[in-house]
Amino acid sequence: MRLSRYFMPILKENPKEAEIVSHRLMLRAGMIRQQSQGIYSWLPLGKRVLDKVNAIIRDEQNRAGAIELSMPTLQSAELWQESGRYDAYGKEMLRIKDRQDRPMLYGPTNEEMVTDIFRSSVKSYKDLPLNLYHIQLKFRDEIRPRFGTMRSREFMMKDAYSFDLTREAAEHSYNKMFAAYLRTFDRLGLRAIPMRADTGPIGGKLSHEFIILADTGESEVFCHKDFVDFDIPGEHTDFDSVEGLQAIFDKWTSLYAATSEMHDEAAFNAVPEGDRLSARGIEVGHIFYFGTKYSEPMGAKVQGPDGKEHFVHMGSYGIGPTRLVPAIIEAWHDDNGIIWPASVAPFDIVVINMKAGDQACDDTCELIYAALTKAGKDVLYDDTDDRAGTKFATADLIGVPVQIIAGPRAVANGEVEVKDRKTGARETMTIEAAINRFVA
Ligand code: P5A
Repeated sequence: MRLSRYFMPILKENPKEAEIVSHRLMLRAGMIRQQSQGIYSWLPLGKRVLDKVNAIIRDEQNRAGAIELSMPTLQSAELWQESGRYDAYGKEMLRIKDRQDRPMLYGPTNEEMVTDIFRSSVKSYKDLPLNLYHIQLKFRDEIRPRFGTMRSREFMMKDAYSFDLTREAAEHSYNKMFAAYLRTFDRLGLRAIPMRADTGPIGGKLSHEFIILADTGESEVFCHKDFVDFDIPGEHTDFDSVEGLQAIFDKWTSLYAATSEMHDEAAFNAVPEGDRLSARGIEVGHIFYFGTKYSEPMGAKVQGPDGKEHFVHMGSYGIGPTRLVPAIIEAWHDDNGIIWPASVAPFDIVVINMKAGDQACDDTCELIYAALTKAGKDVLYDDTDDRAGTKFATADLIGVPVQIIAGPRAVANGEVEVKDRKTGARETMTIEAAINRFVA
């Protein structure tokens, strides 16, 4: 992508409305724009990061055996009347009427809709287990939307829903998502700690929130500090192994970890004082097991091996991609801007032409840009006629992991500079060496 033809409206000044660093940097880097309170457009740079986050989420959901579908944002109120949540959900639900005066709503979550899909076509235990997910916009009319897309009214959610014949089987489904979440957040460059959590309007007794420790987090959390160094389940984790996944779950729940709603002061005080971590955190995921809470009132049942009908045991599993992007920035930034983990960076490499219009600089940059693009890298080429200082500031602000800098003096020697955004380390090398480093 040539910067001269891209759309990346950088702000020079710090926007006054932004209270936390991620919100400030997302606005300054031209990633998002507020359209009305708690409702955002994702501009091209932000959209690239969001897509990369979603690709990792999708990859890990698929690995764990979940199956993707797509459900609408607008739902009929009838389904929610069946489950009994239509009245209970309160003011957070945005209610709408269509031209026939039928009550509709902008979905805050999809337990009812997916249960309706399930009951219409699954009749036998032989079709279980089943886990269906989508990545879709949701709307919650939050009392206090704030911090940009961290807590917005319209936001994206990956929501998965599992269906099983028995409680035991449903627990295995829960453990699959538990392990998939550990892997997902790790690949996003984050350390998320599963904590016992309140189930709120979703319901059920068993639930874990996945929390990123951050001073700007909205949740108050308490946990054993060893969680910070626990091993993440590997790429070859067998998601069909009941014992294997139970062992992962048992290990990751063996020490104290709870959000403030579930906090047990006495149990926490039993943790040796030096091991206690009392901190603030960002909830990036939340998983639930709620048994037959929706399947009973909505009549979602299958025939079991005993020939009888059984209401299915369900769970639901949420991740907030539009919250994850700022959460990643909270974890990865410095005074100059964002430092993206390579897995979610909007571009892999930025090529900075320090003197656009200078034939040697232009030729060198074009050569590098073409070679790296051909090798499948996402390359941003700063071919604008801005001052070099402005270009460096922009490259640092948008946080692309590698900068290849071509200035007249180095280029005259057949060389360029390669800068690592995270460490700031700079290396001078031949043009060929710079290309080979990223093509190999
Ligand atoms: C689980 C999947 C649910 O809604 N039903 C379907 C269950 N859970 S949840 O905890 O309420 O939300 C799941 C995740 O969505 C993100 N999230 C938000 N992100 C941005 N702004 C919001 N206002 C918002 N509300 C929820 C969080 O990441 C949460 O863990």
